[in-house]
Amino acid sequence: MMKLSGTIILVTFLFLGYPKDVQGRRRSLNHKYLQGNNTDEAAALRFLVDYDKKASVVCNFVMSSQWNYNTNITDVNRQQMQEAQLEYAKFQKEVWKLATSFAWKNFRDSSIRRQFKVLSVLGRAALEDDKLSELQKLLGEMRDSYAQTKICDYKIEKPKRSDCNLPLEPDLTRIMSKSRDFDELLFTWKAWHDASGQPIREKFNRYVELSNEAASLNGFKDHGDYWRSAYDTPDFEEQLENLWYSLRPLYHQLHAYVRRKLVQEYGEDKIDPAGPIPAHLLGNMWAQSWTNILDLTLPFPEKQSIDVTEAMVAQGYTPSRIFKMADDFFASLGMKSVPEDFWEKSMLWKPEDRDVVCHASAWDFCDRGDFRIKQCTEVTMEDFVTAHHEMGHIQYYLQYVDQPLVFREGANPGFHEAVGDAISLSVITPSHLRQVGLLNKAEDDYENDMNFLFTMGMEKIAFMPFGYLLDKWRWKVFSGEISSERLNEAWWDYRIKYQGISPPVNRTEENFDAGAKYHVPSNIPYIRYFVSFVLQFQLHQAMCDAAGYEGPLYKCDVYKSKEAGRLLSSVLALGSAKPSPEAIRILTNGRTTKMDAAPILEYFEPLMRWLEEENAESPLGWRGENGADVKTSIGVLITIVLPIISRFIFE
Ligand code: KAF
Ligand code: ZN
Repeated sequence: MMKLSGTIILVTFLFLGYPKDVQGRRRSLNHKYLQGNNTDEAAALRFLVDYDKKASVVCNFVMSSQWNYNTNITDVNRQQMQEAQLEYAKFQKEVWKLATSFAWKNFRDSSIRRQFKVLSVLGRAALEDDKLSELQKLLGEMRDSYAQTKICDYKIEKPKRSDCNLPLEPDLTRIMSKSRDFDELLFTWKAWHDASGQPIREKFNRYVELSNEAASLNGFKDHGDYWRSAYDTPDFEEQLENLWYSLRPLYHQLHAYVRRKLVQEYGEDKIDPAGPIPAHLLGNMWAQSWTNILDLTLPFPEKQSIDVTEAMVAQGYTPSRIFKMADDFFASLGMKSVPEDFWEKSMLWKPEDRDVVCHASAWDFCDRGDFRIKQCTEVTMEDFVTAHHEMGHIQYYLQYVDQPLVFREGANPGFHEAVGDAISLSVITPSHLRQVGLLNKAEDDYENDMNFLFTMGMEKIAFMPFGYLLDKWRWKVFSGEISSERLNEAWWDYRIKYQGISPPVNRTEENFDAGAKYHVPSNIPYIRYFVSFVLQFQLHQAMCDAAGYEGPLYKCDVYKSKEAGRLLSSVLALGSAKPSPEAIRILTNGRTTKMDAAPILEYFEPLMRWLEEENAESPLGWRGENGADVKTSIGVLITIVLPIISRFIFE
């Protein structure tokens, strides 16, 4: 509470010394990137310096309240966080009023113009007070509902309340990855989707309305348009579609191969050999990563698997040790190590004594020194990779620490997501895993190579359509093209069309299956991960080139390469001070300014050839892929087959 009143004083203090007409004046909204008529560039610079100081303090205060809540879900912590968030919104509004009083678009200094561009967008704080409170409350309720969802134990026939205590992490994640019992998987999938999605459907609809209203007040078409503006790329959607079309042939091959293996395991009565794959059989609640079913699918099962979970457990790995390895890797590139107090302040495993938000995240407390990770880490290969992902966010924070607060962001959100994953592409190479003692020595032969590339495909290629469709769906919900009455139908149309995944039980508009994925109730955009999965291979290739590596991209490990580290640092240190095409240009040494699927395709080229041969006799694609297929077959039945049959019967 002490701190909160401190914030109020701070907000008032910020505006002393500015012309009176700025305060209290109603500025017209509904235009993007507003500006006013104050042409004094020196005053503008003073404003920015002042803003940076004050905003860092307010931001630190809000982050601390969010951290307290996310690592200890209690009513008191919730209350404090909500108060802090409302204060923050007030602060943003005041800042926005001042920023948009300047005629910043005509300033000479491009960095000043860019900072003002950021500050001229108010975001959801543009809503009237009661609507803003309503939206904040809804967001809180959706997030809490997701975080606290628990389901019953499948094995108990008549469960009592106390038997319904299984959370997503670690219990359900473990069942989805380990169980090969069709009915147990089905039960778990359905119970989670019903319990997490259904209760928030109505709240989600209201959240869509309010977010759209805020977006429109900021001059955007809708909330999706606002989200896409983070990429500063006019043909963003077209670029994404092209990227997806370049990757689709490889996805088709992987899908066909995996479907065949699953048919072998579960039988044709459970899986249509030419249809979409039931969503609960791929080792992951959302079928977004398939690495947990390598036991059923590995190309050469008699040879080496790179699943290092067993080795990690056998060697007594702990969460801290995993994060230390990631830290060492960055240090080996001459990049930065995390500060000492990172280790005390972070939450690296799930505490037993309290409720927490388990979904992993990396935190910047806006004071240039306090950075933390929150992750309910289990000793598995999956979490080993996630730990590197989160440490990538931290490395980004460390690299852009000298930028002003407005630029302490990724070149675009996809960049922030790509750093740790790009490093993982080196860490996870068999030669690196051998070097750190997680993999036994084995011959470097074709079969082992293919097992490795296949594993990577089950992580990276399997993810692509999911990473693409989630926000394609949300964008259409925000734009109204998908109405609130057909949220679930449209969701499954996309899941079938892009992923070739079908609902394992009948779903209706009672359900809300998109809500079963963390980022939906949490209002976190998702296209950043699709972008990241493309960019991380561009980053990997660029670092391998810088390291002087020659050979196939999938075998490259940049460990200890100072040149690779220098290149990566040069891009990360920019934060968002330059538009992302410029960041890509620096990264690729002037070769391109665009997202490019060529490196990921090059990486997987040998896998593509192997899969093409394997699938020579198998069908590719799935019924319903083009949306029309199912409807067409019904149409054919009604217009052609039925008349013939009836003529046959009646004549
Ligand atoms: C990524 C990589 C491998 C597999 C799958 C993914 C996609 C996605 C998923 O579906 O699990 N991954 C994550 O959600 C990892 C969490 C995070 O690091 O991306 C986290 C998500 C988050 C959590 C709370 C608030 C906002 C976002 N993002 C960050 O911690 C983050 C984001 C931007 C800048 C700095 C940190
Ligand atoms: Zn992330």
